[in-house]
Amino acid sequence: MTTFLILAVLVLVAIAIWQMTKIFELSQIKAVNSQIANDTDNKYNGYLLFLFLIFIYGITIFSFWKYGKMLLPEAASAHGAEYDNLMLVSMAIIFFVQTITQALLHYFGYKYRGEQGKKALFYADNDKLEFIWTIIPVIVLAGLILWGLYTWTSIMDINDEDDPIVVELYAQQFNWTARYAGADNVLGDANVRMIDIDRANILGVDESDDYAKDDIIVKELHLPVGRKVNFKMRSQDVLHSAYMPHFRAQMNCVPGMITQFSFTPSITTADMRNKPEIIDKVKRTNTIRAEKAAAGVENSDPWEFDYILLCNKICGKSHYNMQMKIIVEEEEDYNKWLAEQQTFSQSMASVQ
Ligand SMILES: [Cu+2]
Repeated sequence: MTTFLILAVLVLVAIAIWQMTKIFELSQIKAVNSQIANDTDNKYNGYLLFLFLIFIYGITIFSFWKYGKMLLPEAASAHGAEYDNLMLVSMAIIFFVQTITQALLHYFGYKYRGEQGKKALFYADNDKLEFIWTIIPVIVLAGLILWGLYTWTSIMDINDEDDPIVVELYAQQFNWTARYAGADNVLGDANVRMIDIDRANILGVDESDDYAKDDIIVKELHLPVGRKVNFKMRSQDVLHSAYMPHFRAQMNCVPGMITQFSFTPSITTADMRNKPEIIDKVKRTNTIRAEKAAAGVENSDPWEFDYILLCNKICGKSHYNMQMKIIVEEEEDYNKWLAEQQTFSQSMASVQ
């Protein structure tokens, strides 16, 4: 709020100065009051172009230095590295071209500024130049698009090869629930019409479906490292989006249909916590939290890194807090955890 007020004051002061300059100009009746720019004006504007160029480069370098560490850490899924490479190469090309063309734009603006007695040259076209500046972007863009399409197709190819675990992610305002397919690795039928709150059947799982009996419904997602997981997303109410940033995964959850995403986690939570960039991030965050705790701000306990499932569609007032913890662990720990969970038929029997 304070920042906004300061900005508003600065804008108003600038407008006031501009208006006063106008009044001053109008009061100088005898002075030359031409609206046509002269050589001095053009030169002055040419220099300002360079100043603006320095500002653009400056703010870019500053942003990299100041906010570069806010980027996501190394990808924790098998397809993540390829996805990150595509992003990195695209951004590198964009930055390279942008840096050069921006400088050229400002330089030519200065070089060919208006001057008394100088007439602009009429230059219709140059086939060679046009060919060059058409063919280079065509080749580069075609390469990027083909690579992107290939990456997209391989990431979105959801199949049953490599014995994947099947997990349902169920979205509702404003929380997530996960359902494991159980020993048979087949999810039982489910429909929002079969939701029975009195009997705690919150996902509307079909009790008469044999495949549903061994399904396991949980509020914390555990995944074994190195094992492929096929996610099936459902939504109860509005559009949500299952976003797992550390695994470079996102898929919309649409009421009335099942959407899918598949990935193989490649780094356990424990290993990720030991990565230098994560240690550094946790340290930085906890310094801020300690300051807040000292100032008496609530919920400022020290933070420990965890993978997370977030909602990435603004789905209502508590959207910001719609999240679920993800724990990636060794397969034996995962199996142990899964064995401790109640199956759907056990939980139904306990409420009867
Ligand atoms: Cu949501």
